[in-house]
Amino acid sequence: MIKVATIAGSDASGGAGLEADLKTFEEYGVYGMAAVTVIATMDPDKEWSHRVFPVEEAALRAQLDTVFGGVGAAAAKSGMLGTFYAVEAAAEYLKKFGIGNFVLDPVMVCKGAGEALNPELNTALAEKLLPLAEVATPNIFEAEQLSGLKEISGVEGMKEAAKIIAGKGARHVFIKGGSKLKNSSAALDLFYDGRNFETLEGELLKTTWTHGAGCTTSAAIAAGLARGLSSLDAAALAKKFITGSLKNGFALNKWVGPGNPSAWRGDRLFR
Ligand code: PXL
Repeated sequence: MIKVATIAGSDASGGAGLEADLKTFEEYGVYGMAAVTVIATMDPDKEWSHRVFPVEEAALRAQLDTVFGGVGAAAAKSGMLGTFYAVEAAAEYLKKFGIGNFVLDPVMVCKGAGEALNPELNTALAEKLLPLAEVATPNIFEAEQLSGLKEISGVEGMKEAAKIIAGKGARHVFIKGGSKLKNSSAALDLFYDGRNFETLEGELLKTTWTHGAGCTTSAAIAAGLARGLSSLDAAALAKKFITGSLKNGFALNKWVGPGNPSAWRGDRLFR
């Protein structure tokens, strides 16, 4: 059995975070494990506003011992880390256990949570984790933060950002333009391997309220790497996977709607 780990936050509502990661791992036919960094909750009495409760450092490190020391993983991804000690511990364990197939999803905000969580934490994340990343998967906002570029509005800006982010240590950079690019009629993502650019185009879906798309995409890339795909092939398959998931997205309540990573399977079972 191929084993894959996520170091990420729990999204109590189930659409994002480690819940999305584990659902994705399941669809890829790999065994999923999770080290929980924070617990994110959403308040139904306050317009679904988010609260984030960090898991204490000793409990996080004990989980990392379980996952990497006790079991071992063919690949790992990180999502919302939330604290300096989680950034530090993630870097330490990935190095100690030689996890080369590491996908860094540089989660900085989640929809509904307002502005960047903590700029200094984002700097620490870039310094400690970009050099360990086989693939970094920023969205446009995160690419702006990581590269220092002011406003990325098209493919040229994405290319410039990808170069800067690769310069900070990521071996491959996958910038998710998604639905955020101006004047684009496709969901356009950019893949950079340090030398060449590939643009990946998909169907543009209306995703204004969707959350969990970034978590699902990075989990899918990690699972693809664990299964032996190249970084580019893993990114291309992840894009196909998230497009199918978002197409089958649904309303959780009046505030958010997750994708549906298992849509294709249910459709087939009950057809
Ligand atoms: O989608 C970003 C994200 C990541 N991780 C957790 C979250 C969210 C957004 O809600 O809750 C735990």
